[in-house]
Amino acid sequence: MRKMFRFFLHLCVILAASAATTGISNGQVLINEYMPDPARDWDGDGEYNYRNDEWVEILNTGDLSIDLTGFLLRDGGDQILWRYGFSGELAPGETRVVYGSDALAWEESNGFPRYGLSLNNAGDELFLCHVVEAETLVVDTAAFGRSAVDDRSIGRTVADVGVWAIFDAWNPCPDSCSPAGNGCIPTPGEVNNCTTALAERSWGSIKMIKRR
Ligand SMILES: [Ca+2]
Ligand SMILES: [Ca+2]
Ligand SMILES: [Ca+2]
Ligand SMILES: [Ca+2]
Repeated sequence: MRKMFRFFLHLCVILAASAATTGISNGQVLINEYMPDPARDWDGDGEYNYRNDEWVEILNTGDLSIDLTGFLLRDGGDQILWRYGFSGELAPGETRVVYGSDALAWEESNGFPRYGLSLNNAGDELFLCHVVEAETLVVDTAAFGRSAVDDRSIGRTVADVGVWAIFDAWNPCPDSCSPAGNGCIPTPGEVNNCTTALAERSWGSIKMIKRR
C-alpha cells in the first residue's frame, strides 16, 4: 500500500511541476483560501498553536456535487508526503476547510509523519491532487511567499477566482505585500465575501495572542 502511495506521489510531483509552470487548473474543486502563519486560535480548540491553527479551504466552483474521495493535499519540499485526504460530498458553491489539527489527526490515522499542513511561513506551495485508481491528477496549485504572515490569509476573490488577494483585516499589509492586501477578513469555511474588520484589533494584541 505504501509503495502504491509513493508511486502516486511521484506522479503527482511530475504533474504538479507541469501545472505550476502553466498555471492550469484541471478541476472544478479549487484551493480557495489558506492561512500559512496563524496568530490566533483559528481551529477553535481553545488555544493558539502555530501548526494546528493553519488552514486550507477548498471550493466547488462547478454546477455538480463532487465526491471528495481521493482528493489529497500536500505542500512543497523535497520529501513529498500527503498532508490530508478529503472525504464526503462538496455541493456546488460549498467550501470545506481543513485545519492543521485535522491534518495531524489524518496523518496519524494513515501512517504519515505528523507535520500537520506544514505551510512554511517563509514561503511554500500547495497541491490539491485527485487520485483515482492508478491515475493522479493535479487539480489545483498555489504558491506563496513571505507576505502572508500573522493572520493574513491568501484567497481567491469572489469577483474573479483567477485573482488572488491577501485578506489582511487583522494585520494590514504594507505596499510590498504580494498579492496586495484587500482589507478583508479571512473566512475559513465560508466563501470569500469581502467583509472589512467589524472590530479593530491592534497589532499589539495579535502579537500577544501569538506569544501564548
Ligand atoms: Ca506555518
Ligand atoms: Ca487552536
Ligand atoms: Ca512545508
Ligand atoms: Ca473562505
